[in-house]
Amino acid sequence: MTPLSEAGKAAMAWLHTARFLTEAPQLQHLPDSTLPEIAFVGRSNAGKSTCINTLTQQKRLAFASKTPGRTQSINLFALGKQGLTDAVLADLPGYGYAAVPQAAKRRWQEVMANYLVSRPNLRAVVLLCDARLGLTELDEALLQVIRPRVEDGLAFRVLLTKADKLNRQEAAKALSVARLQTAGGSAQLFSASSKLGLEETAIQIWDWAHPEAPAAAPPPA
Ligand SMILES: Nc1nc2c(ncn2[C@@H]2O[C@H](COP(=O)(O)OP(=O)(O)OP(=O)(O)O)[C@@H](O)[C@H]2O)c(=O)[nH]1
Ligand SMILES: [Mg+2]
Repeated sequence: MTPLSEAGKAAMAWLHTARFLTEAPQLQHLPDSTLPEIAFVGRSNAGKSTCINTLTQQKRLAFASKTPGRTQSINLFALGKQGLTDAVLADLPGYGYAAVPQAAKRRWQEVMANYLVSRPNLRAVVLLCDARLGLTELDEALLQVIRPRVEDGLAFRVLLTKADKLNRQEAAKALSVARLQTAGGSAQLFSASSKLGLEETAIQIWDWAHPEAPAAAPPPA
């Protein structure tokens, strides 16, 4: 792994301040907030919780597990020095897990769609997809749900996770297909094990949260 740039170091140090804020089984349990919120969404088992743990350099901040369906509520994590919280990460339960009963699936799809459509402080959506599967129908449906807000300025990026499971050629192909599927939207390879894409993603999250102070010119620590 190449050494981090100064901007990457600052973004990673900021992400490392993450701490558990709250758990919301339903939307009405979410605290009102005006802080920029960045949501991690995607199929069950795509690697959302692992990605949050990797970004924040904390082993067990978000619950990651081999068992799909591990994350069952919206979990919020605060970022920034104590008392100076300046952004929030949201870990969402995954969709598409076959063993979940129909009614629960529908309920969850509704909660998630409502969250994505109506959460006022939502600044950006990170859509995680297993690089070996690419964007599935369910992921495309999610992109449709957020499209009006994206047209209105909501940022989004697709992360193709577990890129360590692909060889170079397969990874390049997965990336170009994902770029086509997101109509030129931003997509990038990510691996929690090899740290591929980690620095870029950290800087991107910093920039979403601090549009007035991009990471290329981080404030003094
Ligand atoms: N090889 C590899 N495995 C990964 C990577 N990221 C996640 N995994 C594995 O994938 C499995 C699922 O990861 P989670 O982070 O729990 O997935 P999730 O998207 O949060 O899943 P739900 O909470 O069920 O929606 C775990 O066994 C992880 O160790 C990665 O970059 N590389
Ligand atoms: Mg999870």
